Amino acid sequence: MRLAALLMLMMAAAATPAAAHAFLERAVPPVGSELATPPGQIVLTFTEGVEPLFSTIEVRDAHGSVPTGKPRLPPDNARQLVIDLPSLPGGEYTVIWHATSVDTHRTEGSYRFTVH
Ligand SMILES: [Cu+2]
Repeated sequence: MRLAALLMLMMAAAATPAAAHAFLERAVPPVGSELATPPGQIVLTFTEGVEPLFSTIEVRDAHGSVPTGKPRLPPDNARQLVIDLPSLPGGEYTVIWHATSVDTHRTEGSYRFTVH
């Protein structure tokens, strides 16, 4: 009886939406930022741990995709995705991210920054 109650509690917890989705908590460069110096990396911090193999970060300029490295986790933070950038000329950039959290739920979003 007690086990059944525990199982039901666990199932209810698993079914709760948004309990463990990876939402964007912080971005570097920041959302909407205007930068005097081109950034060398994009660092996205999520609300949950993420799987870099099943996550993408695309950076677009006015012409299309900018070639970047693959997303990776820094050694000290399982909630961050990092990509290396080539040297970016002045212009407006869009960051499009798709994240898969450690519970396999997928989230996505995009934001812009400008390099002067
Ligand atoms: Cu989730």
